[in-house]
Amino acid sequence: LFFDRPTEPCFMQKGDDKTVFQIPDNFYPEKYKKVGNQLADRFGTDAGRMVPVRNIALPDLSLPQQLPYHNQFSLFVPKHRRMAAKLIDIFMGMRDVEDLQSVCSYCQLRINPYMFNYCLSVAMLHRPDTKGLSPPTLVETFPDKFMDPKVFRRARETSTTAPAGDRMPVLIPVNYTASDAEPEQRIAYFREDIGINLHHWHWHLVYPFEAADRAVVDKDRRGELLYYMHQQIIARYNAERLCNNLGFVTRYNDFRGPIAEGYFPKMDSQVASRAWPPRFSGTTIRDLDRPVDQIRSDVSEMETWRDRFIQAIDSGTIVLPNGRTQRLDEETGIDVLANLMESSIISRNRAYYGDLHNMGHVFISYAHDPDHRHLEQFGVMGDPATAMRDPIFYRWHAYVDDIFQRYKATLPAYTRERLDFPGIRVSSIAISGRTPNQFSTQWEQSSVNLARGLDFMPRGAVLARFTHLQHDEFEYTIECDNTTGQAAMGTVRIFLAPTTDQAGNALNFEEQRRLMIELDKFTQGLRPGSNTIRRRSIDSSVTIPYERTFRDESQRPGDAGSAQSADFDFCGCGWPHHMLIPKGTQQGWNCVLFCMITNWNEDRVEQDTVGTCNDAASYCGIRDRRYPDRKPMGFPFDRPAPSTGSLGDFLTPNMTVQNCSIRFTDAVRQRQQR
Ligand code: CUO
Repeated sequence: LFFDRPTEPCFMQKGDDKTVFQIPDNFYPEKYKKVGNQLADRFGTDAGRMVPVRNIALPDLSLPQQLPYHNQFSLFVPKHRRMAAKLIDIFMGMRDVEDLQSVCSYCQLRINPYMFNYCLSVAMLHRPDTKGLSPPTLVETFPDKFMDPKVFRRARETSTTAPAGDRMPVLIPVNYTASDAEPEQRIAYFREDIGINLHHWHWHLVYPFEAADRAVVDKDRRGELLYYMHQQIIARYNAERLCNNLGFVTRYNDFRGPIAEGYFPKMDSQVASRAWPPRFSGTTIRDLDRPVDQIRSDVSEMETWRDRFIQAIDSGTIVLPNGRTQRLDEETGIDVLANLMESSIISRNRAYYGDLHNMGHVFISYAHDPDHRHLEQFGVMGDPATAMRDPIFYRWHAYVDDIFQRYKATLPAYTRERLDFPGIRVSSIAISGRTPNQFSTQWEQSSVNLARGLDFMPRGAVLARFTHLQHDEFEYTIECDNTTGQAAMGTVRIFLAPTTDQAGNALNFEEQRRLMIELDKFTQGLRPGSNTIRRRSIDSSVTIPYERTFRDESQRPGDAGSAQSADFDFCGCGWPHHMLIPKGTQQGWNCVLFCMITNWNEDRVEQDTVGTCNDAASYCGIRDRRYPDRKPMGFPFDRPAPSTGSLGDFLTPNMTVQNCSIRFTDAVRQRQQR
């Protein structure tokens, strides 16, 4: 309920059952003090439920309250991060859920709603006693971060003129941010996809940068997952670009040169009552001096940090705060490096390697007003919920990925012995469907309920209908021989990649491996002799089901509080299933499907993973557990193979490939409510 209607005070009615929190007198902030009790009485008279709030020792909010209530909040701005860390600590430090409820009601009246939502979500994900509770999906609480503000005006009209059951859905137009004159607009359906942006926001929620409780930040292979998840975004983006006749994304590596791509978000912040600022084409980032955000940083600082990364990679060692050096080893080097890059509190030397990744976001997001003379806030690159809308996000992360790839290139190539699984031979992989080995895609329309995000409005559902990509479900059939004479366990790894560049030239191994998109990874028993493995696309280890991305309230299984419901609610991190397969083309876009089976005895991590959000582990890991695969993330494509010319040369007997195509039909399907 504390997430419901973010700017309405919690002594007003919350949720569908009209809950009212009865707060102690000293909880009212100045502005409500005079009228607080009258208001509480007024809302109390027809409340469905009154929840008395415990009077606790009030926390010191002086730091988090430095962010004005009606302001934007950015996880990438160091000062905002520190304020959020303080609030997370307060929430984490409450003795029990009742105290947490008290402190929430106190904070909800005072703290910037975006920051409040983020910190409470992080705390709920990490407190043992709130693990069965569910933060609602961000698109419901802050729909303003995901869509054209015209939708809200129409939603207001609808909700004041029609009773809840009779409201027509509000249509979100397709491709509303630019015209066809802008080539980048061809992939706006990817950049502005609600599910993709929700995934990214959720990923950063699961992996916060800063908190006093180190365990909240210091998770198994966290840095490596930052590298891998974002690498996969770039690979997927590149495939999408090829499908739309655009060349590969070019990395943003010249911090002194103009950024060719402009972006005009056409979104308003409901909390800050401001339009998100645009970036004009040809903008160059400039030195930052914004006292309000306590940011003072020159572009040259980014260059210094970058040079130190290059030096670390080329020398194979990093410098520690005490002046000593530490070798980057094959197993943990990427994790150490990515933690320096990100950079969270577990960076081994923040003073020296700085804050390259986050400050890249910050410099770009303030390029329109670097010294705050126009009193403008950051652009979409400043917020993980909106950053992926902007073409520059991919150029920035392509650059970040390039640094990681430079490191990966220093590692020894995999020998055939390290790749093979003796006795296991994979002879084929095929895709079932109307046409064998052809994926089918089309548009689909789905709805999201805006009611929770519309403050001070009549109650009841208001649906917004939007259009997104979708694919037909399919099944993999893998034929495999086990000649070891005994039962074996394997890890099946399935990837998809383009076969040619934009000009139609065949890709060599080095180009293709960086474009490999993980589709699935699962454990499989292999009996002696021949095995036919069938696996449904819907079970992908990369994605979460549609219903979880959008958290459709009518689709919740089980009773609230049951184990099933808790799992269902909690695990919002995961690539949206509707974006599993690139769009393809109407003629059919050629790609290659790759399948490999490795020895599970070498891959396995001993741990119990029952019921812990373990179905989108590839990009998100498993909550409170180690990453469930000992191989380097992205294996076997995580590093170059210098003497390998093509994917065909790379194959060992436990691998196979299949040429496929993706055929796109330009038609809109209505989502069938199951
Ligand atoms: Cu996810 Cu830059 O790390 O946006």
